[in-house]
Amino acid sequence: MLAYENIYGELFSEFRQSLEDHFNIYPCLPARLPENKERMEALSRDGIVILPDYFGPEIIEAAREKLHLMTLALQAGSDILNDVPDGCKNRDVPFGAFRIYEIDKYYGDVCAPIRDNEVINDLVQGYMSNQAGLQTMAAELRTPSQGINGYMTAGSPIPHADHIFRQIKVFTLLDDVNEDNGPIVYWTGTQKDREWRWPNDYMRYVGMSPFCADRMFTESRMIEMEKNDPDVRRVTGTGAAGTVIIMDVRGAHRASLVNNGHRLHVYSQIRMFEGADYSLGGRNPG
Ligand SMILES: O=C(O)CCC(=O)C(=O)O
Ligand SMILES: [Fe+2]
Repeated sequence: MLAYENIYGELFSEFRQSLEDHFNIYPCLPARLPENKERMEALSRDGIVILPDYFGPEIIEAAREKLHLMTLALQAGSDILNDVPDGCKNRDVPFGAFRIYEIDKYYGDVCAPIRDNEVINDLVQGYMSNQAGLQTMAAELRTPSQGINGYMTAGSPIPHADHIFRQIKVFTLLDDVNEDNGPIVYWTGTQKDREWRWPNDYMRYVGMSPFCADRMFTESRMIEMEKNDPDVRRVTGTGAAGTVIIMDVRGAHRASLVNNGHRLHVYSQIRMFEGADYSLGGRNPG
């Protein structure tokens, strides 16, 4: 610890204390529902759990039909989205990603059954020490990037952490996802409070932009960790529409580039409102 303080200065002990408090005062709890016992063990250990084919076709097709239209409208710049405030629209044309936040406010009928699922929310609450609060639900369409400028506008295909504190994203796939349409990649075990990521977390803690601080999460470092650390495995979020991916985005993850077709999903972003000061840790790169 002394060596780190010499390098980084006295805020380093404050940083360590706040991460230790985050994990000690608010530990992951067991699931309440018996059917979640093993899923919860996997989520706590790995930082990710996948529920293949979880939602049936009725829920998924209704959501896909509406949300594909909405995200295509955002891509086209159509005025049918005029009811959605500009602050809720993220239209990255060069990169090919189209995201609408607060989607459950506009299309509650198709979003509520996904957002309010008791089994999923039991896992989320346990993992977040019963302190979980929904920050936003979003729909996102990812399409092939159009050029080098596009690659530079979005950091998500480079390994990163969304936050230094536990933060969950629950992805529900609305398209079948394979290697070709840009699956999410996650490295298990990297969500834990380990010394290798302290320099990164510290830089975020003192407010450095993630696009600078997260250079420590390089692909080559992740490959090294896969070789040397038995806890670290690369998990690729492929699966049929209806598959649910619950992940702690404190752990290292990235998108993949879409080669063919597109990937449509919804996700809920969940934080601990009581347990952590989320004003720390810099901006959220998504
Ligand atoms: O949709 C994805 O591939 C993951 C993108 C990402 O990094 C995120 O949503 O936090
Ligand atoms: Fe992310």
